[in-house]
Amino acid sequence: MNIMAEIPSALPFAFAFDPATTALIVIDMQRDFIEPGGFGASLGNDVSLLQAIVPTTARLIKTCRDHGLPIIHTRECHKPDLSDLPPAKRNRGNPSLLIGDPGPMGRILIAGEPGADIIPELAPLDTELVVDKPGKGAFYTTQLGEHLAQLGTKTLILAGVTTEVCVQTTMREANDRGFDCLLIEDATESYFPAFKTATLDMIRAQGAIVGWTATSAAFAEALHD
Ligand code: TIU
Repeated sequence: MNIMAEIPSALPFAFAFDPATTALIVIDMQRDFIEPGGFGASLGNDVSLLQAIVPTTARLIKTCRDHGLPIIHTRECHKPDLSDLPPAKRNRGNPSLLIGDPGPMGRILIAGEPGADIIPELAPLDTELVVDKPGKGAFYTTQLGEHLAQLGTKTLILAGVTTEVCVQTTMREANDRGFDCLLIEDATESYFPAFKTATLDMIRAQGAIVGWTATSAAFAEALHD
């Protein structure tokens, strides 16, 4: 079966996809990035910017669940012994609160700590894969590629935070691996609005050099939601 859906308003041009081989990947919607007291706030960022996309992302997840699309959630986090945290990553950011240090939501960006959890509004279902990743990209040192191969996924719908860091890195990794990628504009956000705008522009430049962008409403419409 090869039933194509289309988003005429996608940029830089119409985006066609087969829902049967399409999956949603929601990047790093974790308390550490979205709630006060976490990693994002420790870096000096205003987390309320990211909170604004939670309702849209929840609707996007519901749309995909309703249409039976596989959903994958990622979490940026490290092992408690920090064996997967290179010094080059640890020694960045806020020198007084580094990854692995104790913070208000437990140790910063450490697996199993409250801050590393996905926010309750977007909690994964038991049937949905959660990928813990030590890097910015979701493919690096994870089983994501193998999982998508088993599913037969050809198209990835991307959402999450932050647009120019983990979302863009994952989208570039996926693009190089042969996936057609669509980033949902109103279900991704940056601490820096200008960086979000620039990322959307660079993704769709040069004839979709990295992929496409579209609104969540246009995506839902393509699925006849
Ligand atoms: N700091 C920042 O913008 N992002 C990250 O550190 N990780 C993710 O994007 N998930």
